[in-house]
Amino acid sequence: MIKAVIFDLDGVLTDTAVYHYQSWKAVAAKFSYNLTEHDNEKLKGVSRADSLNLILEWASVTLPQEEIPQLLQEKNDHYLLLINELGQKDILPGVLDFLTLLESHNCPKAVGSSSKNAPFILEKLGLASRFAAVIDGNGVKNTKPDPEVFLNAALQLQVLPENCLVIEDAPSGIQAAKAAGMKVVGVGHELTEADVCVSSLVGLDWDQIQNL
Ligand code: B16
Ligand code: MG
Repeated sequence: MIKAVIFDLDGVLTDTAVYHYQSWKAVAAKFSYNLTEHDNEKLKGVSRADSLNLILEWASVTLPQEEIPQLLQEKNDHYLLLINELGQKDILPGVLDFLTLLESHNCPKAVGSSSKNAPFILEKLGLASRFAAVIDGNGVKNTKPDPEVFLNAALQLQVLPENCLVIEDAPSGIQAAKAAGMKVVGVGHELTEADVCVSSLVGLDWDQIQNL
C-alpha cells in the first residue's frame, strides 16, 4: 500500500532541463566541446559535480583539480540567471491536481532531488509549503542512483520504503528509487525500469498508484 509520495523536482514538478543544458553548453564550449541535447538527456538527475565529470569524459579533457570548483560555480551562476523568472506558470501539467488529490487522502509528500537549488526553485514555484520534507543535493553524501535521497525522505516522513511511491523522470532516479525498495512512476518515455510510465501527471489517480 502506498502511504507517501516522494517527488523528484527537475522534470517532474517543473522542467528546468533546458536551463541546465544551456548553462552546461556554455561551460563545455570553454574546452571546445559541443554538448548535444542527446548528451543532456544523460545528465538528468545526475548531480552537478558528476555532470561535469561526465562532460569532461565525453570531451576527453582532463583539468587540474583546482579548476573544477570555479567551473561548477560558473555553471550554477549561469543557471540561476536563467531560472530567475521561474514561477507558478512553470509547474508541469497535472502536478497541482495530483498534490491536491494526495492531500485529500492525507498522504504525506516529500521532494527528493539531486539539485542543490531545490529549495529556491520550490519557493519560486510557490510549492514549498506543500511538502512535509525536502531532501536535496545539499543533504546527501551519495547522489542518485544511490538510494540515499529517497531513504532520507522516507525516514523524515516516517513511512517505510516499501510504502513509498517515487515519481521520477530520469533513469538514475528510477534506479535510486528501486534500490530503496520503492514503487516508481516514470514521467517521460522509455523509462523501462519504472513500474509504470506516464507522459505527465495529468489524470494519475489514487487507485492507479495503489495497484502498482
Ligand atoms: P543543481 P532532479 C537534478 O535534479 C537535475 O535533473 C540535474 O540535471 C542536475 O544536474 C542536478 O539536479 C543537480 O542540480 O546543479 O541545481 O544542484 O531531477 O534530481 O530534481
Ligand atoms: Mg529529474
